Amino acid sequence: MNDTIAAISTAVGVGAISIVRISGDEALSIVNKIFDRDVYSFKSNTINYGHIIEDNKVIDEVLLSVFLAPKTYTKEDIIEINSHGGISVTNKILELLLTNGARLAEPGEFTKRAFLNGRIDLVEAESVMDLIDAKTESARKMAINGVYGKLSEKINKLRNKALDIVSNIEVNIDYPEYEDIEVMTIDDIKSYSKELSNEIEELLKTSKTGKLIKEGINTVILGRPNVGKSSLLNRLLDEEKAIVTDIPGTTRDIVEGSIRLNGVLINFLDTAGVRKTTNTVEKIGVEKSLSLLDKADLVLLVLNNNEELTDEDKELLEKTKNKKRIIVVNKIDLDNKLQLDIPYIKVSAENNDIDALLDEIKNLFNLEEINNGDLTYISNAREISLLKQAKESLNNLLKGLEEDIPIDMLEIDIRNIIDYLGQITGESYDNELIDKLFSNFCLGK
Ligand SMILES: Nc1nc2c(ncn2[C@@H]2O[C@H](COP(=O)(O)OP(=O)(O)O)[C@@H](O)[C@H]2O)c(=O)[nH]1
Ligand SMILES: [Mg+2]
Repeated sequence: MNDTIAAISTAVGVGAISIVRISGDEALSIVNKIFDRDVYSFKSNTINYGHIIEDNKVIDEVLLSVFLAPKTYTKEDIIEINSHGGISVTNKILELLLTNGARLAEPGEFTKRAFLNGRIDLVEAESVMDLIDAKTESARKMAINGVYGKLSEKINKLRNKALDIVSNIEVNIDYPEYEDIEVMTIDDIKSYSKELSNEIEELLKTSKTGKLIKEGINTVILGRPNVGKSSLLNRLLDEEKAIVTDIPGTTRDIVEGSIRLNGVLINFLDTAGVRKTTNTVEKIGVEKSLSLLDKADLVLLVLNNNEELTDEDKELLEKTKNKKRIIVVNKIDLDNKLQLDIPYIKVSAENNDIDALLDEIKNLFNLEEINNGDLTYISNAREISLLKQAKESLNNLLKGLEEDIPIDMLEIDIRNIIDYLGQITGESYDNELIDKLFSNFCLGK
């Protein structure tokens, strides 16, 4: 794996500066072949002016950032070539690195090396990706906590606790005859395990908010035609994004837009009004609207204050009853004809009177809390699933202890707990998983 890798690390396109990065044992010797100064004379952590050359011709005037192993991102020698931005210059420099002995890096391979070389753990690596993907301030804060190891610290604490239990169980198994040896009694192990279980539960609780912060809230605006869905979307986005007319069936495709609410991205999807229709195009739209329901984190079911409840309204109320939803009664500027005996929010898209709706979204998802939390949350599906598995093994252990099953028969559960927690940070891992995980990274990271 110690070949030398290179990739363009900045976004491909026209910009002031582009960065081509190279990492590995040969980084210096390769760059030395295409640079007009002696790369070996540069100290670590310095920026050095010069030219990239090919056949004595200047390709570009550049700055080389030189980082010498082991105190680098990958723990290998790294050189970053800061060239003039632009597709042609950047590609040319990359090409020169490749023809002089570097291999094109796979997506995320620099970070993968940082992990394999023991500079960061898996949680930190995944947080690097989250940081790059972060679209909101809170997503950024959560990710940087992960990058700096605050989340890993929490997980390692849990794992150490589990290791503690194991070592005590082992002493119990190995030296049952030494009664005076200082070990945990079964009761101690029980209460210690219970404590660990609670701590895992606490961390799992943060995953809900963590996922909200990371992925945002997918919100589908649903209702029959002409109740004002598109008008509502436009008010929410403060932009005339969707076409609004008084002709029912105007919206046929999904119109999408997002806002930030307390640092959480709310992604609104305006849909075709749901009604029975013979128009082929509209029909597809209606089907699309309903299919969005499955993936929605929140449904805004829009009703018209100025009309009595119709059968179609009732059908939609029924269809969405198990979803997280807000019933939005629109057109409150007009006469009230709607009777409803379940809680709802009143708005007028026409008059830009929608604050009650925004407040309700904040309430429903506890968004106020997000600003106050420390944001060391678990949000990654892989990590959450392993944490849940650890919890399950812990439950098995606790159950076994309650049923007075001999402790040596429960060792497998406790081993599993340690293994699952270890997989989260990459203390133990399998290669296939690592390859898959890093392949989701950006090229050059
Ligand atoms: N009076 C009043 N009219 C509204 C309001 N919201 C939307 N409308 C009107 O209702 C009609 C249908 O609106 P539209 O947003 O296209 O509804 P959609 O079919 O549900 O997307 C348009 O003529 C809008 O101007 C409102 O709050 N008050
Ligand atoms: Mg519409």
